[in-house]
Amino acid sequence: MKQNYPMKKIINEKGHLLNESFNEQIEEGLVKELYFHMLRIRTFDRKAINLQRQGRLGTYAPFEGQEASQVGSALALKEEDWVFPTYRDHGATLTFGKSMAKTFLYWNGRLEGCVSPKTRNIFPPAVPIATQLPHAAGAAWAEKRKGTQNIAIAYFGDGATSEGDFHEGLNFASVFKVPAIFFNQNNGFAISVPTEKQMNSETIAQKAMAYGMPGVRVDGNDCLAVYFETQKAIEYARAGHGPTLIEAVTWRKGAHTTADDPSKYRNASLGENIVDPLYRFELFMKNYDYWNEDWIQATKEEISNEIDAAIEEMENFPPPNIEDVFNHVFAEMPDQLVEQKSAYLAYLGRQ
Ligand SMILES: Cc1ncc(C[n+]2csc(CCOP(=O)(O)OP(=O)(O)O)c2C)c(N)n1
Ligand SMILES: [Mg+2]
Repeated sequence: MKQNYPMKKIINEKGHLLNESFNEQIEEGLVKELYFHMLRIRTFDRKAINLQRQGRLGTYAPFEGQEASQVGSALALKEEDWVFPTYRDHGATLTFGKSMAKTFLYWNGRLEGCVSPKTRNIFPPAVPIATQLPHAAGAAWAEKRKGTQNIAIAYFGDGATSEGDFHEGLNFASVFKVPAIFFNQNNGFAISVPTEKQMNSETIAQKAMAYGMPGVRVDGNDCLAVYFETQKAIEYARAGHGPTLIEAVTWRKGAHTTADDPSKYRNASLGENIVDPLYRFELFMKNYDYWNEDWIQATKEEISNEIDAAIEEMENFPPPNIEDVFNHVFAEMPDQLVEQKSAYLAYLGRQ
């Protein structure tokens, strides 16, 4: 099956183009944007882990190693599109336009961190695995019925393909030919379970065949390949041809979350030979004369200032409203919850 879904690649692990003439199709602006966002989210991710260790952030799900997949795909979107992320896709949502302070607030358990900016359609991160796939299919269907050109992209992991919602989302999207992109990041593990132990198919891309839609397998550590393959799938969807399943083959470099210890289930040498996506892109930039030391330094400073300001905003945010623990789950609060809420407020001496 693998040969039917060959891995799409544009640059190799040493940062060289597989097809030298492709350089003519690459604009400098795109190279800078890809690098800027990958560096920005890498810096954010490492800072978030440090903040968690210092007790200034709640449990955090790192995405180091997956930057090329997240940035490459998110940069291919238009502002009016819909994004349905998981808990590991804040690299994608930051790239798409979610504010950094709001992203930090989410990881501090704040409701406000789930609210999308007014100018972007970003759903709150889905923690229940695969539930966002039918949502994305529904949003895409709504756009189709409204007659717009907007698409919906659902991000999900390898483990999510074992859930019923994966089947329902893809089947619905295909039957109704909706403009949806099912963007899978195969990072090798569903917490401690390696991909080969949770499925018997050789690839995730091949699952598309069962739903009658195109399946694409792309090197998820090659941001240019991810960008152009996502763009192609998006154009196909905007043209009314329906959904695509993309498998971006990547690697979760760190722990599942800050509450996890991968040394308990993953040999330390595993993944050693995988070239870091950011480093690989740096090699490409150096090989093809896109590297400019002054611009890199200025970019690093800009990112560092943005992160400092976002942390300050998060830490100075007004304290949470305790009632939010009870509100917003049901349109009409059930009696039991009404009772619990008033009992809790009474306990706090507020009733
Ligand atoms: C419906 C459901 N079942 C189980 C879990 C517990 N759980 C949290 S993350 C996870 C693994 C998901 O793996 P994958 O889809 O590969 O995404 P990754 O974490 O690798 O990004 C599981 C089983 C959950 N959150 N939701
Ligand atoms: Mg996974």
